[in-house]
Amino acid sequence: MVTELQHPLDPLSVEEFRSVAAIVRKARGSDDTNNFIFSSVALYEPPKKQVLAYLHALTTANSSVVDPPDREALVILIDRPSGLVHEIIVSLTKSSIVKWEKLKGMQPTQHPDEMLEAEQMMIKDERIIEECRQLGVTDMSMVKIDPWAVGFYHADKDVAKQDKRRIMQGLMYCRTSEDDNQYAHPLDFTAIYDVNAQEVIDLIRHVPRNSKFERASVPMANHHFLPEHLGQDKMRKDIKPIQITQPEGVSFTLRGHTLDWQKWNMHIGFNYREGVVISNVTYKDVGDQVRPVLYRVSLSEMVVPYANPYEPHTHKMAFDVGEYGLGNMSNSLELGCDCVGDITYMDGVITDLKGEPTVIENAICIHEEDAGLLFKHTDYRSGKAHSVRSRRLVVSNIITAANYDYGLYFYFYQDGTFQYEVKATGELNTHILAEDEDPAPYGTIVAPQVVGQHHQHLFMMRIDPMVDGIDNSVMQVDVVPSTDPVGHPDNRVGNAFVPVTRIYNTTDEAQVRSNADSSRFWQIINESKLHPYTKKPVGFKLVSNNTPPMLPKPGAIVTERAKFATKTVWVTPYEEHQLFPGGSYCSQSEPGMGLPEWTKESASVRDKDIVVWLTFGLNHIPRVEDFPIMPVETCGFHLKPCNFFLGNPGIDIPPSKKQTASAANNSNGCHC
Ligand code: ABN
Ligand code: CU
Repeated sequence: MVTELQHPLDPLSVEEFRSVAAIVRKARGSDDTNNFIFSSVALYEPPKKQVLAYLHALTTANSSVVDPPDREALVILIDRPSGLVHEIIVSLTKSSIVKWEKLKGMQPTQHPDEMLEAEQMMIKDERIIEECRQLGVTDMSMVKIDPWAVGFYHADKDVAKQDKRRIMQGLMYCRTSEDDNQYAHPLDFTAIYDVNAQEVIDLIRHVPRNSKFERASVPMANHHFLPEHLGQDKMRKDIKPIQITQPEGVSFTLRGHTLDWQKWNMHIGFNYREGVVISNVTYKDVGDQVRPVLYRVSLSEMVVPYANPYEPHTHKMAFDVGEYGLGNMSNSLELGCDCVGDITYMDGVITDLKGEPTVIENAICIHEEDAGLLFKHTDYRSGKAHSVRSRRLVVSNIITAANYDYGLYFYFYQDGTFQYEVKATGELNTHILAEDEDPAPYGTIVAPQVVGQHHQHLFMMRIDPMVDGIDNSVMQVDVVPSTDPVGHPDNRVGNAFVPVTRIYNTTDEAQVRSNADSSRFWQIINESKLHPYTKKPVGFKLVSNNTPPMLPKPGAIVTERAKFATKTVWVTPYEEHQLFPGGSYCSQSEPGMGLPEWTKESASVRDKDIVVWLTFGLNHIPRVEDFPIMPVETCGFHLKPCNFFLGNPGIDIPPSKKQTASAANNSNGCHC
């Protein structure tokens, strides 16, 4: 059954989730979800060519000649306890199964309910109870276990092998009250848990180093951040309200999942894995000319390598997209807290383990924000000023990845700029320290006996560009001093410096790191479309000031699993369903899945339908001030039109006038 379809990239509706599960159950001949779980259900996106042909036909009022693409879903089931994975493509259009493949030894994303179940099972384990008792923790209802993907594990302790069982590591904490900050009370061991067999298979202790203690005692001092624990009398009292009002409403229009704002048009999707996906992004140029910019953009993977080289901390290497799913971890957002102003929300839908849809209400926030100054000039002779404020459209969601919280923001500006920003906040992943132990150089003591381990946050954006058409190229730009010596006729006084450009021809050439010394940036260009002034290809420039290198060494388990993060930019030829640079099955992955696999053989990426992969991120050497809750740290990138328009595309934005009578009467023409 296909519901009323607005756009081929619309996420599956609640009804569609139900239909998909029913088709799968029927084909399986079993409803016994004790024997299998639905790990994920999501739209299986139709081929790009079909989507574009259909949308083109719609906009040219020619829809009768192009059928809408088939509506399909990708379903992943896990058999229990065997761990066999079923990868199923279901056609909603034809109410049938299109493909049913069985995979061994692959680990799909950890479902939130699998994690809750794992915690409940681990807490009952006799060995865990005994370990806690030895630490003086006897009330197991106060023990909390964060179930992480294991990173790597092998029962033989062979680091070169991955165990094929579905394994989680339980990071142990305790609370002193139901909503206490558990990260102030880490326990000194990690549990290794077989998810499908539902049993604890190993415990690994943190052994104090250079310490007189055999075992660290549990730090029991509370470090609260909730006002109800801190006490109302401790809260600041000098904050006056700020109110953001839009008395005439918002300046965007949302039809289904398609949004128009200023000159931008886009489609907003959502799935369990990438969370928000933005597609078919266009900008209306002068003369109402609709110019495509992006086919699809999403946060496709991330990795958090941790620095501590000793067990059990070596297992921590979070791939939060591939191991857990950004959609799965999405918050229901709250007006006035997470987003202020005139907010429009969109729900997100994921499956539960039994195949029933779970609606995450208000998972996506859409709103406009004042973004400071867009441009200004004062004529110093006359004193006449022209000042225009910038406004941005924000499409965002916030995820909770156990301890960490990430705000994920897509911004669109009136001057044609696109920006993506990650706001990392929440709780440091803390671990224990014996009273006399020093965590240096791998961690910072954020409270007595509590360590914030040094780590990185490396994010990979999948940017599927469509700059004035499908075929694009990527040009690297390095701004460097002229090679002509001082005194040379082309550099008489030595001031010359130049942008040096290089267009990537192949996937081999297009695997590069950033270069701060040359302020390296990239331009996504359309070589078939020359700008009338520059006589060079039109383009968008890709800039990030947050591009730390992967710090673990080549050969490290995390480096080899997260090879994608070893380069700042990769360019690949577009292939359907190549979405996940760390591999489709990223949990407990073997080295080299995803991007390295796809680029094994050199391929042309020049003037082709391409995908650009960008790594950006942060090195996080925790500060004491990041505890007990971390003020936001940001990172991200911009895509800015670069010789794309005929001038500043925001030139037609009227100045925002002062609303006060005195300003309205200001005959000097103050436009502020
Ligand atoms: N950051 C690792 C993680 C994410 C979600 C759930 C558990 C652990
Ligand atoms: Cu961090």
